[in-house]
Amino acid sequence: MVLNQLEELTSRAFDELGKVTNLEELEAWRIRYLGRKSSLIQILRLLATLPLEDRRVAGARANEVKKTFEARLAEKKTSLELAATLSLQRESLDVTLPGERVLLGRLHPTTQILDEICHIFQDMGFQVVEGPEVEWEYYNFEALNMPADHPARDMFATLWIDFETEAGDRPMLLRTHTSPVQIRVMEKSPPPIRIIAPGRVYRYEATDATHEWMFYQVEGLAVDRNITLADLKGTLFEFARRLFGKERKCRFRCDYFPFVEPGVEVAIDCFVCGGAGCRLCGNSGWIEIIGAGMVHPEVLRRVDIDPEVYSGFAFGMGVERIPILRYGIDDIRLFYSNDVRFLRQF
Ligand code: 2U9
Repeated sequence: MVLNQLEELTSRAFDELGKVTNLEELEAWRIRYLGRKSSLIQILRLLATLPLEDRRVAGARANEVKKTFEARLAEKKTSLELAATLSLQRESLDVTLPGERVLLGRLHPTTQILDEICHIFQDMGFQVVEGPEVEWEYYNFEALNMPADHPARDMFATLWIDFETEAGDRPMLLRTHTSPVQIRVMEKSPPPIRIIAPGRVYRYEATDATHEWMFYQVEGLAVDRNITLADLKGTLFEFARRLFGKERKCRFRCDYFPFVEPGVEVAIDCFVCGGAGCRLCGNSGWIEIIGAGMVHPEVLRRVDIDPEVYSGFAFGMGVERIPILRYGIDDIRLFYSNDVRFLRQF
């Protein structure tokens, strides 16, 4: 009878000990199973009333149980204390250690200049428009007065898309300039038009310090009645001075692009040597920053704008060229090779 009670007690005690997770619970367990009012101590007191033979067997077992309880209690106490120390160690904070530097993200230098350029033109009333980077050959060349056999296509080394398009015989390419965006706008909306088109463009070129196969452009277009070369000149002079300083001088010279007539190249006087000649301007005193011109009548005609009624000017510039000049960066490949040592300087 007493032996049965002892077995039951042992199994219950071990069960509960297994569920103990901290020292307070362990103390409660000790009081419950080894305290003065515990069942075990009461059983030990009861032994005196048993016949001698029963007392010997039950007494031996009860003492065994008491020793086991005490041993298990000590074991559990050690393991809980160790766990508590470890968790304290984990949570402890050494305030003498040097702090961890928080790395802040920043805008890519191209994005920063792109924003600056867009803001200047937006101030002058231009709207920002974007378009697809994978284009139809039509929008990239044909609509811009460059039919298939036009020699000016050589100016734009092209990456062609090598798959059967849905339209089958309508070839696609990675746009070589953002001009297709302007064609798309003119197709859809009648003049007056004042837009700029920023974005990535692609060229089939071997890369070196001055060439990348992908770079950013901003192109612009204004179409209205009575737009003249003087409007082009005023707009681009104002832009160049806002970007490079109001003391800048600007120079216009003739140039050729198949989509404009006449075509011009815009240069500013070198902001390093002030025109005397240095490494940055190749000793010429001038730095070319923009290509531009009056929209070719043929380009207007193709989008159903009557060149007898309307005229327009257009311009284009390479975006990376601006920080390259401004900060004296000597390799365009730094822009897209993702070296944070370069990028975090801006
Ligand atoms: C339409 C009509 C005319 C955009 C133009 C340039 C001249 C030009 C280059 C500058 C450096 C490209 O990044 S670059 O290589 N661009 O010189 N772009 S006129 O003329 C247009 C565009 C669209 C409908």
